[in-house]
Amino acid sequence: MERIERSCVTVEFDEGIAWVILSRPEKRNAMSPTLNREMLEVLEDLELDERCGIVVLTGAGDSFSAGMDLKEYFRETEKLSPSQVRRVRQTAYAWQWRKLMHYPKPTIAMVNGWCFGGAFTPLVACDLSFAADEAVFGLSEINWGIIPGGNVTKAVADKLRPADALFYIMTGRNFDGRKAAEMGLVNESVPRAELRDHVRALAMELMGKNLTVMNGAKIAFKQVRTMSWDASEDYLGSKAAQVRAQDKSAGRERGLTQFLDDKSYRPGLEGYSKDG
Ligand code: ACO
Ligand code: V55
Repeated sequence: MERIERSCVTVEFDEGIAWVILSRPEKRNAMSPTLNREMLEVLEDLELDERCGIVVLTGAGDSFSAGMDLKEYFRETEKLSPSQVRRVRQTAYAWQWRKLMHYPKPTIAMVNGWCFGGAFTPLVACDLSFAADEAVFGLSEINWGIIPGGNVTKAVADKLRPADALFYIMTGRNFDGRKAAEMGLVNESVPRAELRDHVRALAMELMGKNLTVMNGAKIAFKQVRTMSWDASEDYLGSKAAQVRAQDKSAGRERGLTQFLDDKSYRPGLEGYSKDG
């Protein structure tokens, strides 16, 4: 299997899937300034890498990520200048949500284990997410005396019902993968032993679709959430025309021809044939 090895991040290429693995297992994949720089570079590189059709973000060992590195990201940045601290923070946010939220390829978070604090931001920024039943989540900020910053609060406000978000922000209590799925923080939770195969099968299913159209569809969804109905109607009209122009494989025309003329498939029940 082809790989990219950085000091804190590993990428494994697997038939169109790029498994992006936060790799500091001895620190439970806590996000240090170095990890954040590497993640930003890796995501920028994968945008243009033809071996990558879809990104799965996960963690090495028994952890997804233990959140921000309390030593390297908080304590050791105390001695930096304000502009240096700003740089460290902005690099974290650059990959954790700016880059991931509107990533031009499908993104799936696979929460294999511990998921704390700052790790909620990339989790929520991914398009889809799957957890191990055994995974342990927590907004632990209150337990060590800070508010959930770094857009963690915004991420949970976007994904959870207010009652659930406030309960976990205020108590810092843990919850497992099943509970995360029940609350809609992740799409689904499955036994840890089945997680990788489950996510791989879903990734393969997505890769059978028209990825140009899928990219337009997911970005449109994320954008319209904060628009008025009027702005959204206008934007979606333009977005649809843009996607149609970008789709060199002319999926729309194939779909129409195969249903209306060839009567070879039914779009309500399956996808059109890419070579038909
Ligand atoms: N920052 C820095 N170091 C960390 C972090 C972290 N977030 N999480 C774990 N580590 C380090 C530990 O200090 C320890 O280092 P050492 O071996 O050099 O002593 C090593 O990782 C292993 O940690 P343990 O606590 O021994 O591992 P264990 O498996 O028993 O527990 C757990 C795992 C529950 C994740 C625990 O490490 C933990 O509570 N981590 C902190 C979780 C957290 O609250 N994160 C911050 C959220 S808030 C935010 O992100 C802004
Ligand atoms: C957190 C995360 C941050 C930050 C401050 O609560 C707090 C977590 C991702 O960066 O800058």
